[in-house]
Amino acid sequence: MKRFLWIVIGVAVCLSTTHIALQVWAQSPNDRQPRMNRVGKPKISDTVKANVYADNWFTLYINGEHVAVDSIKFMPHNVVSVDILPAYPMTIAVMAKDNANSQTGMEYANTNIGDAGFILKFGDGTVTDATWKAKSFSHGPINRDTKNPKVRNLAIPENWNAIDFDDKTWGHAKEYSHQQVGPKEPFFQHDFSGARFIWTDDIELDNTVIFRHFVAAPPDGVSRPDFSNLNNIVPNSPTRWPQ
Ligand SMILES: [Ca+2]
Ligand SMILES: [Ca+2]
Repeated sequence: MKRFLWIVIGVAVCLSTTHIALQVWAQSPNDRQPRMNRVGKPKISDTVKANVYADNWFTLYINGEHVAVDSIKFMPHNVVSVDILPAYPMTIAVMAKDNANSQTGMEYANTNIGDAGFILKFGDGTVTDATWKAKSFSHGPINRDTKNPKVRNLAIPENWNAIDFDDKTWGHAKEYSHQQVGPKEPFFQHDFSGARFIWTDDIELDNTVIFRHFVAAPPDGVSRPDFSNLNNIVPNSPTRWPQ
């Protein structure tokens, strides 16, 4: 009797193991790999162009990552045009500087009060306008006093470019016309349609300004894959060798 029981148990174990093996065999090769959020590798067609023009300089962060910096500190006025891989929601943080002596707020050997301006357009329809947050961190010469020029500086918060930085108390940017900013030639050679020049309320005396803007979803309504976690998943496109 005992022997019979052992035979029954043995057959049951065999059948169960075979069943599991058949189930695994029936799965596709992809199913046999650990379950992951699968996306293809991003192509250049997944990127959008970011066009940025600052009078005189900027540095740009998207979702806390450094994406672009103006390659020319002062003159000539240039456009920085780079490919970006957008991921939403998207937090944009920009520090922009007018050319100004840090002690006087003036330029050209303290003979001139320079004026500023900033404009940006992304290929997903993101543009600068008065909905952007703006705050000045360096102002001068105070009261336009060019005889005894002084500046007023605020400490720049260390995490000003972070996604979770609290800008609730900041005011909004002010829009300026092309006539007021007077952009130079490279501006007209790039697509800025729909974008507005922005700065704080004082485009002459506010010399260091931080802008922040939150983009909840693509303004053009185009659905795009999210590649922001690409380093932690296995893309489902075939591996090509050599890589
Ligand atoms: Ca200025
Ligand atoms: Ca300037």
